Amino acid sequence: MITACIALGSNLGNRRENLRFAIARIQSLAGTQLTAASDFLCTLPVDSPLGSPEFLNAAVVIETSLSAAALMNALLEIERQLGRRRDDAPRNASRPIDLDLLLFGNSIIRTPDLTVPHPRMHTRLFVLEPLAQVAPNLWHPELNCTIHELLTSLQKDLLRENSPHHS
Ligand code: PH2
Ligand code: MG
Ligand code: MG
Repeated sequence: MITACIALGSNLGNRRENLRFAIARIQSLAGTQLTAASDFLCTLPVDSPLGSPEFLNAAVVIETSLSAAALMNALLEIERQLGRRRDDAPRNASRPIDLDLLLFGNSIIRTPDLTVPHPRMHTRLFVLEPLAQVAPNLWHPELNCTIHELLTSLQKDLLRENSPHHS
């Protein structure tokens, strides 16, 4: 069994129901157990088209015997079931659900279809805050530190950026 982490985000439709549905589907995947689910946190849109609605974000931890590719395909299928359309949507368009595979054990995966660890996870509070609730001591195999450490250093960076002495 591998320990994997998934980030969830929704800013269209019934956001709470969308997250609940996605978590229930993840929990029922073959060879997979849900071990922890974070609170649902309301967050401001980041790098999204102007006027995008606020998000509900969450993170879950699972134990799975699926491969990373099979898990990713299953997540894409759950996104489709919730009505996610990708074909003509602009980048970071509002969506009923986004399921991002953040970590898959200590695997480092770079294929055309999948990059794990998720390349932007350490730059996003909306990912690290819920993830740190459920997996503070989990290891990031590329950055070689824990999720808790990633969150603390991102919070420091953001404070520095917003300080009056920042040039
Ligand atoms: N997802 C994005 C882009 N921006 N902002 C918030 N607050 N939450 C998200 O889940 C999110 C975002 C791309 O997937
Ligand atoms: Mg995403
Ligand atoms: Mg995604």
